[in-house]
Amino acid sequence: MLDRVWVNASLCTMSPRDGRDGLGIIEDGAVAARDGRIAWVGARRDLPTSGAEVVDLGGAWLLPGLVDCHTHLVFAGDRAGEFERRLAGATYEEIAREGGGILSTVRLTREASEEALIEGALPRLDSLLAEGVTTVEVKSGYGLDLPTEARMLRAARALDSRRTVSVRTSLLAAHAVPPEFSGRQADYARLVAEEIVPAVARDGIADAVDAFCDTIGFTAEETRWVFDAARRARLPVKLHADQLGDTGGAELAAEYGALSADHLEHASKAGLRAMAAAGSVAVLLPGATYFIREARMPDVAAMRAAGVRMAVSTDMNPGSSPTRSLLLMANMACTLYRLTVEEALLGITRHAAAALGLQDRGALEVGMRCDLGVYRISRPAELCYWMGHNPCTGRVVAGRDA
Ligand code: DI6
Ligand code: FE
Repeated sequence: MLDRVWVNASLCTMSPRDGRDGLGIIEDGAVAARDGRIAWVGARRDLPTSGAEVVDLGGAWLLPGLVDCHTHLVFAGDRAGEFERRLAGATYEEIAREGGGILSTVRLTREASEEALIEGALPRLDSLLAEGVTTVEVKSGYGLDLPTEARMLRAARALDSRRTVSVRTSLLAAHAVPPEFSGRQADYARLVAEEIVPAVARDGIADAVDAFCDTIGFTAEETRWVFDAARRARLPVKLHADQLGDTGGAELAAEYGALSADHLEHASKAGLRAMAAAGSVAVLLPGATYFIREARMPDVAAMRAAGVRMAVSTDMNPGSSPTRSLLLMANMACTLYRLTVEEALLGITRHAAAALGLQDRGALEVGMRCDLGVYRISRPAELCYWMGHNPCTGRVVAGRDA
């Protein structure tokens, strides 16, 4: 028995089977759901007859629900003032070294209640959902002490009771050095490893552990302490790696079998090959490249040559990527990084799901969650082509209209 079927649509299954290309296009297709999962997908003429409710999509395109796999969606305040300073000549790195940047968001986030964090995040989340996002990852990292990191993660987890969306959370306590540890970075990294990671794991409020391993972040050695703690707590790891300089982040992520390494503007070819061998996904964040005017782009040619899966995400955060649009990131991944449309769309669906360790979504395949996005477009390339236009007209989560 099928519960519901969607017909009169072209499908981007993102499932390259039966000689289809990477987008797995089925023209005049149909999708059917049972108990929140996809029970049937194929050409409409082959659809078995059933008593299911039929939804006519009027010729729209249907994709798996989009996955935004790297966001800092929960935070207090904004950093528009720093943006003005940067326009007057200051750099992102300079502002960070003066105690602004991430730490200015930390000051405001520490003062915010859980409810205030939720209320602040909801409009940003709504912008993502309006484009067809059905799964979103949210990081902590603006608390830098156990109570605030935990409050951020609980606020992120609570978003799925306010909206119809799957939320995955990552503990990013190793994001910056808090003011009370100024000059004692290693001591703070030890606190993260010895106290914050175990406590958050005990509370079961994080799905993964992330760290910022970079020239203005933590060293490779400090990152190891945090990753070893994650391993002891049986939590998978992810890494902000090689964004501002090559500190061996890609290699380190691969060594720990990370779900993903993210940014990677300065990653070495050897690091990318190690990631491919480890199955770690490269998460590309063109909004950050653009917003901080980073001249160097990730080495996409080396990623292709190595066979690393590429995802694309917003990195939505107040400092380096204040965007609310995943589709705009798909556009920028194509224009700035020269991804193909197929790569960009895989990057916000199947490969983004892989970056979160989720095998049950990101494609239209039997057995996967029935999370769908409906788009009023005439060809898939339009999803990457428009800048600042939202062609999404419907969203389905676990088989129900959302
Ligand atoms: N890399 C980023 O892009 C964000 N964090 C990080 O480690 C930036 C966060 C911020 O500037 O608030
Ligand atoms: Fe980030």
